[in-house]
This record gives sequence, C-alpha cells and structure tokens, in this order.
Amino acid sequence: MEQRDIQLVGVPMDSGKRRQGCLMGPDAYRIAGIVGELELLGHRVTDRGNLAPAPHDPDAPGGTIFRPNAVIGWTRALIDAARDAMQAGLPIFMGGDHALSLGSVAGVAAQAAETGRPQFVLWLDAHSDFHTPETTQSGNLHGTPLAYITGRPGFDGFPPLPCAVPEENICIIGLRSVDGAEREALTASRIRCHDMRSIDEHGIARPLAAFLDRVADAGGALHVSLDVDFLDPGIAPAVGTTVPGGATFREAHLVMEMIHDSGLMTSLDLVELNPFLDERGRSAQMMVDLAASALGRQVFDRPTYAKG
Ligand code: EXY
Ligand code: MN
Ligand code: MN
Ligand code: MN
Repeated sequence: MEQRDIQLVGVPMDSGKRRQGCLMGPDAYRIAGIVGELELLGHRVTDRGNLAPAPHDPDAPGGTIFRPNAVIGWTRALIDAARDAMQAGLPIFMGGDHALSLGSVAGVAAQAAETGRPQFVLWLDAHSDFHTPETTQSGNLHGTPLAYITGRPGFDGFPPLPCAVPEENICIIGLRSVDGAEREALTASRIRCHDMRSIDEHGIARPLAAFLDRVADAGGALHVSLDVDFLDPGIAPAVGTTVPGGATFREAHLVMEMIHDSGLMTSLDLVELNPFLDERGRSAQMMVDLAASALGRQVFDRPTYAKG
C-alpha cells in the first residue's frame, strides 16, 4: 500500500448552523484514535492542530442568515490552510459542520489548479448543500458549500473563489433530502446526483466506478466530502440533520474501499459530527473507520482468491 503524508486539520466550526456541538468534532476524532489507526496502515500522520477563523466582524444576532461573518472568517482561513496542507500531503479536515467545505474545497481546488490538475469532488451526503444565501430557507450556511465552490452567484462578501470546481466534476451520492430551490438548480446543473432510490435500484458501486473512471481519465485530484448524515442514523446518530434511509455500514465501506483502490483521493472532509448527540462515541468511531478504509483498511479479510 502507498504510504501517504496525512495532514490532520482540526476545524472546530459550528457557525454553519444554529444547533451547536460540531466544535467538539476534531477532538472526538482524536479520542476515537484517528492518528493511531492511520499510522497502523503505515502512513505518516501530522496533526496540524485546530484552525481558528480569520478575523471577522461580529455577527448581529437574529439575522436571516446565521453568523455569515464567522463563516466568511472560517472560509478565508480554510482556503489558506487547505493550500498549505495540500503542499505537505493529504489533508483530512476534521469538522466541524459542512460549511467548512466552502474553504476546504476552494483551497484544494486552487492548489490543484496551480499544479495543472482538474479538481473533482465526491459529495457523500443526504443533502445536496446547493443553496445560496439567497435561496436558503433555514439561513444555515452548511447547506450552501456546493453552491459556493461551483461559483453560483449570491455569496457577496465571501472570499472571491480562487478556482471554481466545474459542475460536471461533482458527484453526489446518498441524496434523500433536497429542498425545492436546490432541486431546480440541480436539475439545471451538470452535477451527477445519485439518490438513495437509485442506489436501491442499481447499487452504489456502478455510479461510483463510473465517476472514479472519469477522475482517472482526466488525471484529476479527488476531494471526498463525507457528511455523517450520508450514513443511516441507525449506525451514525451523532448529527443534527439525520434523515432515515441512509447508507448501510457495508455500502459506506464499499465506497471507501473503492476510493482506496482507485488511488485518486487527494483530500478528505469529515463533517457534521456532533458528539453531543451520540452515545459512547459510536459515530466518531464509524467516521474514523471509514477514513481508514479510504486509506487502505480492508473491512473484511478477503480470501486471497477474491483479490484482483
Ligand atoms: N437543505 C436544508 C437547509 O438548507 O437548511 C438542510 C441542510 C443540511 C446541510 C447539512 C450539511 O448537510
Ligand atoms: Mn452536508
Ligand atoms: Mn447532510
Ligand atoms: Mn448534515
């Protein structure tokens, strides 16, 4: 297995939504043993500590958009941190809520552009996170990262996007909660969407394999953004936006093992873990297992004859 220089970036970000608790996420992953699990696989692991947002104006209470200035501050810090971490190896952004992906994806895409590689994004999520500040009903910006990184209008005051990710380079798997405005925008977009209904009908491997082939053919960099709520709440309840009917343990592990086999992943988000909503750290452990599977851990000791 190829040894990687893993760069852990703690992102205790909670400003992407009103329900608080994701700020405990980075330490939950550390307590769940993410460093040891990845070192066991032979990787070199550097824990870069926790990020802080760039200086930003205070947010007035009661606005329609929740804490926009804090999200702007985090995005500014994350774009720089992502570029630095990419130069040192394979960043794993330990969230923190999904609004961290405004900056993590914008930063890795900027770095990829400098090395002449197209950026691809695999979004594992019950939600499409494709709102803009103008279309969101909740005002929670954790529902907007895909809109920001594809350059949709409506993000006045946010850092200018260094390099937009082309919509056709994005694949969402696990959808089962999409708002009306998002559905309209997604239908008009070139983003590949695979909801749980299509996964039930056709399986998860075929659409994922087709997407990974496209990344490989383009010599692309692959950012994987794993939201806890991609998983079925029965196996991962520690998230504020649970939606029934999520990916099973085996579907999730298959996705991660296929990602590892492809050798294409260049950066990873682990987002939306709220340890306050869990018992005994079960969800944090599941997310660490999945990260390890994307980096070489085989879930089942397959008989040698099955390899190949
Ligand atoms: N679409 C809903 C909203 O915009 O509030 C729910 C978004 C949930 C987003 C979380 C990160 O996945
Ligand atoms: Mn999400
Ligand atoms: Mn989600
Ligand atoms: Mn979520």
